[in-house]
Amino acid sequence: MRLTAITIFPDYFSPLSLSLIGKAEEEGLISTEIVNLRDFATGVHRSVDDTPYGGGAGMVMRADIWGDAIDSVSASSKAKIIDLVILTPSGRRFTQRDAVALSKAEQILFACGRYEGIDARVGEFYGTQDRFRVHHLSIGDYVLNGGEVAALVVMEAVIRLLPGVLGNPDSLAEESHNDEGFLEYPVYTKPPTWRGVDVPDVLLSGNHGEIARWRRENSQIVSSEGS
Ligand code: 6GU
Repeated sequence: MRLTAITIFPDYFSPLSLSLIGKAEEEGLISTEIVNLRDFATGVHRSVDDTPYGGGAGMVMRADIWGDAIDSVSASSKAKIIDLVILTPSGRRFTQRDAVALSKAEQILFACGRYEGIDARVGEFYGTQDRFRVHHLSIGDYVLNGGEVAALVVMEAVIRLLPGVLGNPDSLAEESHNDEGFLEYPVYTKPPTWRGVDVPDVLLSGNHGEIARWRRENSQIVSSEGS
């Protein structure tokens, strides 16, 4: 899978070299590409935004500059389909279901807006292009300064689902927000008593049936769309 981000703050994506994601790239399971939107800005000040039509506060990112950046990624891509993820607080709430769907993508292109957002024609236009599937996503009901952190959230949720990325694939089947919509049960390790607090006896019993029952009973059920 190829993961591309277009941003005016490429440094936000340095965590991609860390931990399991960094290892996934080293092992060739994914490839990442960070594109600086400002490279597509013309004009002396290389500005990427302008005042909103209709007036109002803040600035809007220009469709022409975004279009050039996206076309450039598209021109150098071998993918048949590009999933264009536009990060915006007005998007649909990102869920584990979206992560699973996106984990089948060939290439995901994250468009990270700043200011009051990206000119709406960008999403509209690429929505009409056969090579693109456009998703407007938000990661929750709060406002961030830009889409970069949200893109990292979506990237991590997707990448860890790819075959070979997790050391132990059983964790995927067992974890929170699996198909049945369970939250994980509480977990314990050594020491068996810590500051006077004991690990539940059943977990030390060796009775696998009882342990499975205890874990089911102590898992909180949530809808896979969140609560
Ligand atoms: Cl995707 N972008 C911004 N700017 N704020 C957000 C968000 C995205 N998701 C939640 N808040």
